[in-house]
Amino acid sequence: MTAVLADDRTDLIPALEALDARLRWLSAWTVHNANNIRTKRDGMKVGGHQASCASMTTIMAALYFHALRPQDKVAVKPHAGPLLHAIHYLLGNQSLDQLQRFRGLGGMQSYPSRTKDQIPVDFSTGSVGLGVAITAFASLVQDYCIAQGHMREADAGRMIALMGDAELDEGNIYECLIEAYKHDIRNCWWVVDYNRQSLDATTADRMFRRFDDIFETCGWRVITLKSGKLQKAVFAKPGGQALEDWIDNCPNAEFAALTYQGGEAWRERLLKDLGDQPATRALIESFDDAALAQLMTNLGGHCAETLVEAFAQANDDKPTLFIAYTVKGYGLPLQGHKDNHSGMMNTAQIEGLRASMGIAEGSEWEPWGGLGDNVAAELKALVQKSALAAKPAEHTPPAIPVPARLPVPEGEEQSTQSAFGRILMDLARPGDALGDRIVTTAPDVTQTTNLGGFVNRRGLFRRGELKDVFQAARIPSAQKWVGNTAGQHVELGIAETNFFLVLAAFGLSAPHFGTRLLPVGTVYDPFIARGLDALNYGCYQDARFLLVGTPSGVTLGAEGGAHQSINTPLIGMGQPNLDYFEPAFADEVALLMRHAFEHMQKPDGASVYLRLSTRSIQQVTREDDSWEADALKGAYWLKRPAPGAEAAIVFTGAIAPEAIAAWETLREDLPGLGLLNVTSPDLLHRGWSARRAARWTGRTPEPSHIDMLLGALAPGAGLVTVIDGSPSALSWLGAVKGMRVSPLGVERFGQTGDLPDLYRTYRLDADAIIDAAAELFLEG
Ligand SMILES: Cc1ncc(C[n+]2csc(CCOP(=O)(O)OP(=O)(O)O)c2C)c(N)n1
Ligand SMILES: [Mg+2]
Repeated sequence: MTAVLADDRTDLIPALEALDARLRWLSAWTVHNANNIRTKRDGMKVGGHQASCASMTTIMAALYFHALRPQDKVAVKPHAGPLLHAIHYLLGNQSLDQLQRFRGLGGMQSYPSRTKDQIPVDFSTGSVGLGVAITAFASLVQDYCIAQGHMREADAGRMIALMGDAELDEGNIYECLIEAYKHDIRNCWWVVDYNRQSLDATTADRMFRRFDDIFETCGWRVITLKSGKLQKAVFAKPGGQALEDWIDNCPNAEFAALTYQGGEAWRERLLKDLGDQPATRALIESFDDAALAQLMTNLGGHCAETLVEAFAQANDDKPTLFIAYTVKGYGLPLQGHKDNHSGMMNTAQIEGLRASMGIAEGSEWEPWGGLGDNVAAELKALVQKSALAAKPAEHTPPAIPVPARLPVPEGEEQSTQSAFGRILMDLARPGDALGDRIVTTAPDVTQTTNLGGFVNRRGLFRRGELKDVFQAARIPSAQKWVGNTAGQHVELGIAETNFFLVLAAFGLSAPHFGTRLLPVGTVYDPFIARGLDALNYGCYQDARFLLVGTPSGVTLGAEGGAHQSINTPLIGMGQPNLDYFEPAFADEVALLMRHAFEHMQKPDGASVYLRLSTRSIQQVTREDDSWEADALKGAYWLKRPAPGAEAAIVFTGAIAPEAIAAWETLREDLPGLGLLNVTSPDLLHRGWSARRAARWTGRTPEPSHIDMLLGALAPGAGLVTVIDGSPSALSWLGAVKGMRVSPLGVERFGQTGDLPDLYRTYRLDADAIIDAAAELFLEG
C-alpha cells in the first residue's frame, strides 16, 4: 500500500471510494431516468443494466482515476456503458442532456460506440467477447506501428479490456489467445468483472482456477483479486481461517443468494456451518448484520486499495489477466439475485439508495451531489488529473496518396483472383509508397488466394526474427517467407473471427495510433460467414480495410458444395460500412483496388469487399476509358443497347463469358439487345433506394445510376439477370423501372463438377440465359 501511494496520495483510496459511489449512483440513476421518468411513447422496455454497472464501479474508478495512462485504450464491457459516460460526465466531457437521453434517439448509446457516442470511445462493444479480443490485436497493431518506425516505443499504451465473466464463454476469446500467443503480444490487460453471474445463470463452480490454467498456458500473468482488504484483515484474526475456507468452498449460487438475502441470512448460515468453532463464532458475532454483509461481500473487485495494488503490480508489458471477484449489483437491493441482469430498482428502492447516499431530492444529476464542498473539490481535482483529462484527441493523419491508375496485369485470359495477386505484387516493389502502407493477412489461405507474391517481396511481420528453413536448406519452394519486424504480412491460423478482428484492429490504426495502414485480407468467400459477427463488429466501428473473398461461387468447380459460396453477395449488400464489388475482368480489378485504397481513407468512405474468382476468362478489349466512371458507380454497358431496346442481359462477375455468348446469339432475334455488367449490386441498390428516399430526407431526388442506365431501354423492356450467387442480388433490378425479370443464379447448395456440367445444372450457361430470355420475351 505504502509503495503504491508513495507519491503521498494517502487520500487516494477514500477518494476512489467516493468516486466509486458516484459512478454507482449516476449509472443507476441514468438507467432509472430512462425507464421510469422520461416519457414513454411506445410501451417498449427501454432497458439498461444497473446490476452490471454496480459490479464494475470500483474497477473502473481505480482504473480511470488512477492506473490508466493517456496513451492506454480501453474496451468497456457493453452493459457497463453508462459508467463510461458517468466518468466523462464527472470530467465535464459529457452533457446532462446526453445522459438524460440514454437509449433515446441521438442520446448516449446503450453500449459504448465509437461512431455514435459523443464521448471518445476507444473500442465499440456490444457483441460480447469481440470487444475483449480486439484489444489483443490492437496490441499487435501497436507493435507493428512501433516496429515499422511509425510510433515511438515510449508512446506505447496498454490495450485494456474490461470484461464480464460470461465473456469467457465465447469461443473467440480462446481463438484469440492462441493467435496472440503465437504473435507474442504485449501491453494487454484484461480485467474480468468476476461476479460469477451471466444473463441467465451463476457460473459453474467447476470453472474455478480453470481460467488461470488456460491463460497461464498462453503466456499470460494471472492476478486473482479474491478478497478485499477488510476480508483479509478479518481472515488473519483468530477463527478467520475457517471463514476464509468457508468462502473458498461456497458454491457461486449460494454465495449469490446469501448476498441478496443480506446480513441476517449470512449470520444464520455461517453460524450453522461454523458455529461449533468458538473462535470463528466469536468473530462472526463481533459484527452486526450490516457489517457482516459488508464483510462477506468485501471482494477484491470492490476494494479500491486491492485494485490499485494489483494494477501497480503489472508494471511491465506482459499480458495480464486480472480476475477481480465481484458481486453483481453490488451495493444495490438487486445484489446477488440471479435475475438481476436486466433487473431494475423500483422507485422506492432508488429513492432509498439516493437517501442513503445523502443526495437531496432534485439533486440527482448533480455531479457531486451529496458531498461537502471540500470533498467535492478534492474529487474534482483528482478527476481533472486523471488520464482521460489528458487524453489526446484521436489522430487523423493525412491520406496516403494513391496513384491515378494501378497497372493492369497483361494477359488475354485472366482470373480476377490472379489479377488481384499480381496488382498487389506490383505494389510490393521496394520503395512503393502505397505498398509501404499495405498490411496483408489471411487465415491460413495466403497461397491459395494469391497473396504469396506480396509476401515473397514484403515478408512476414514478426517481432522476432523468423528464418525460412526451407530456403536456408535450398529446398525449392515458390514461397519465400522470412519473418521480421519489417514484414508486412500478418500470418494467421485458420480462425476467421480472428481474421476479421485483425482487419478491424489494423483498420483503426489511423485514429488509434496516428498511422495510416491499408489492411488487405483474403479469405475463402464461403468462410466469410464463419467470421460474420466480427466483420459486422469491425464495420460497426467504421474500421477500414479491403476484404477479398476468393474464390467464390459454384465457379470453384471441383472443390464442391462445401467451398462454394452462394449468399455472400447478399452479405455484401446488407452490410453497412462495407461496399461490395464483384469485378469480371482484370482491368476492373485494378480500377476497383485503386478506388478501394482511396475510399478506405476518406472520412465518409467505407471498407471494401471484392468477391473474386479463380476462373480464367477471356478479357475484353476496350476502346477507351469511358466505362470506368460507370463501373465505379456499380454498372456499365458492356454492349450499349440501341435506344429504346426491348431487352438486356445483366450479369455480375465470373460468368461474363456465358453472358457475352448469350448476347452474341440473341442479338439477331432481339435487335439492340444490351449487355450490362454490374460491378456492384450493392452500390446500385443503395443508389436506387437513396433516390427513392431523397424526397423524405429533404434532398433533391436525382436519378440514380441504375435509373440512368436502364433509362436507355424501352419502358416495358425485359431483363435476364445472372450471377454466380443468390439471384436476388440482381433480380430487384426489375423494380427500378417496372421491368420484367428472369433471374438466374444459385439457390441450392453447389456440388463437385466441371464448369460445363455445373453451369448447365445450376442454369448459369449461355443456353440458360437464352432460355430465360425466350421465356421472358417470346412467351410473354
Ligand atoms: C454475442 C452476444 N450474445 C448475447 C448477448 C446478450 N448478453 C448481453 S450481456 C450477457 C451476459 C453477460 O454476462 P457477463 O459477461 O458476466 O456480464 P455481467 O453483466 O455479469 O457483468 C448476454 C448473454 C450479447 N450482448 N452478445
Ligand atoms: Mg457476470
